Amino acid sequence: LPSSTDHSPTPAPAAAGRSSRLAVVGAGAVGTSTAYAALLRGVARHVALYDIDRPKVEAEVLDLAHGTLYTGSSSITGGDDPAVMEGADVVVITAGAKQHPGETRLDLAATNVRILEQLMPVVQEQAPDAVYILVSNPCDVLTLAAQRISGLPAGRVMASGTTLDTSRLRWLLAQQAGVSRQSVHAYILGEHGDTEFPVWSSATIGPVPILDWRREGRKVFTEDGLDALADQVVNAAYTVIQGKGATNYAIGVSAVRIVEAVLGSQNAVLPVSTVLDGQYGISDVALSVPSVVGRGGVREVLEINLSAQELRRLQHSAQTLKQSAAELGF
Ligand code: 6V0
Repeated sequence: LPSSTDHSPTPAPAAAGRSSRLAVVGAGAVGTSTAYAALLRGVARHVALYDIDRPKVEAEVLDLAHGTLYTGSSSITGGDDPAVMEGADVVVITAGAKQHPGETRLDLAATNVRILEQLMPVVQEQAPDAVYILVSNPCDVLTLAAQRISGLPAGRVMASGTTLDTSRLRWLLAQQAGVSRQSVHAYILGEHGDTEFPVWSSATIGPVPILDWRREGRKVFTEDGLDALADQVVNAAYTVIQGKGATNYAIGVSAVRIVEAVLGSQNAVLPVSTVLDGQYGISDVALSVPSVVGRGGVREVLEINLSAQELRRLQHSAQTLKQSAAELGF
């Protein structure tokens, strides 16, 4: 089973190497929240924000910089010149079109793949040694595309994947169980999208199997109740987008959690998405499974025990993503 600290933030700022550099591509709702979270948590010595929209990115950088007296020692720069990303150790990509009410993540694929085809060579020229974290949607399809376009090793190109969905799930479970979120061990795996699914077969609270968890002597969870919670997670983004037009804070800290694992050489187990090569019987598609994330990116993809139904759901996710990627020529 994964260790109890998988998703916990590190107690001290991880601003690992004195010279650690994070570049965030896209200064929209998600990119600025990522940069803001990175400054607050001090994960990198230097944060750079890049966007093609010059007035927007310059204004966002100024606004972020104006608060750095109070955020810690990280500095922020940025602009519409790709050179702002020079020497980045980690590049988080948030550029592109986003979901409007009623649209699925897969609806965005064609537009965002086209952006990536232009973007990847430009970013690679500035940051040839970087680890890439794709956040733009559909992030799994874009991860396959980015890996194929760049020719980088699979472990150097990942999507935030179900790192966010797993946080949403643990928040809901923790509330019902009456324990801290860090004491809940449960994952959402597969596509970051409509076919994602919870892994209940190995879910625990502390060491207690989830269905056995009791509060004041009474069992808290039933199989149906858990499935209803998982549905809330799958639909969470739609709910937030309906109300405020974007999701940004939770994805910002989720992306930064991954950056922290990379720059802090943490070898943390996180459900990020990389192109698989035979694991779970799946190849040539990127989706989220628990993976060891450290300095060079994904060091290892873990093959955990899944129930027969969970394995079928993972393979269904893979099929859906493969079809979407094939339609885009990947
Ligand atoms: P937004 O607020 O419209 O910002 C997008 C930004 O990208 C804009 O500022 C554009 O100018 C910029 N941009 C477009 N093309 C380029 C380019 N070639 N180079 C640099 N910048 C460019 O969108 P928002 O920030 O809300 O969302 C960004 C992406 O993140 C969308 O695809 C969302 O669907 C996706 N999300 C992914 C999540 C995840 O969990 N993976 C969660 C939330 C949103």
